[in-house]
Amino acid sequence: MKLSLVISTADASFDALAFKGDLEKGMKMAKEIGYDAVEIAVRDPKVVDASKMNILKDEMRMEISAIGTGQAYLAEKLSLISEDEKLRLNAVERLKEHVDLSSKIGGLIIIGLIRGFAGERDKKKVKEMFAEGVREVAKYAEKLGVKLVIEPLNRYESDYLNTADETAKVIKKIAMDNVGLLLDTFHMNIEEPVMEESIVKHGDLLLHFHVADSNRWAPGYGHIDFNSIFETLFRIGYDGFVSVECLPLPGGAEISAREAHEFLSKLIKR
Ligand code: LER
Ligand code: MN
Repeated sequence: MKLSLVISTADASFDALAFKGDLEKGMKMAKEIGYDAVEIAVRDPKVVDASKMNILKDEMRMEISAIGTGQAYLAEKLSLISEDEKLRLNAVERLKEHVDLSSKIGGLIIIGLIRGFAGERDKKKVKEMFAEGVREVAKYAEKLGVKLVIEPLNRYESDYLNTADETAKVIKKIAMDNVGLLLDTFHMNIEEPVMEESIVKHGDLLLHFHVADSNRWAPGYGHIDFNSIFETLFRIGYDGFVSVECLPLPGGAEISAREAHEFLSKLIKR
């Protein structure tokens, strides 16, 4: 298991990001703290200079664990299940651009907030629409050797795919080898009856893992039992990244990233 920190480009509107701003600065800080990788939240892949990122990666010996796409929803309303066809098609096109970026610098593509909201619509139709959009992106990604991960989100952030069970069903319906599951302790703490059981049940699909405590502070500052979570991850043989996606609490971005690293390093070294 390796540790990663979520950082973002300057225009991010999502709060659970350690370093909003300069990717280079965020990467340097993550490296200095001891992280193996960064996960980058990118609204528009066109603003990321891939060759510069590759130079930085090589210089710092850092990896890109994943590319977050939710900013495109938060800032531009691009959504895979939007009723507005233009927004839906643009979400697919934008995700293909994220895939292009990943093919150059690495990283799993996260389908989190960019799915949007289902509202009162027929759930079956929404599922078809979502599966169709993801499959189109996944087919494009397959040719470039890129993988996608779908993340269940708590009910306050989306009304579609809140639990690991629902998400696993959709992943199976999509039936593409390059589409897997991302579980996030913050969302699981709200939606899963027993987090450890969900991790075991869907371990075969699990490609990426987000951590924050119950209050979305750095792990160790809430009431999630991370000892038990990590025991479970070890038990299922999880060998992907554990990526810190917490609020800049306590103490601001740098302190929370340090605290998280110190806390998690002990757990993964056991
Ligand atoms: C949003 O709460 C979240 O957890 C992100 O990973 C979604 O893209
Ligand atoms: Mn997350």
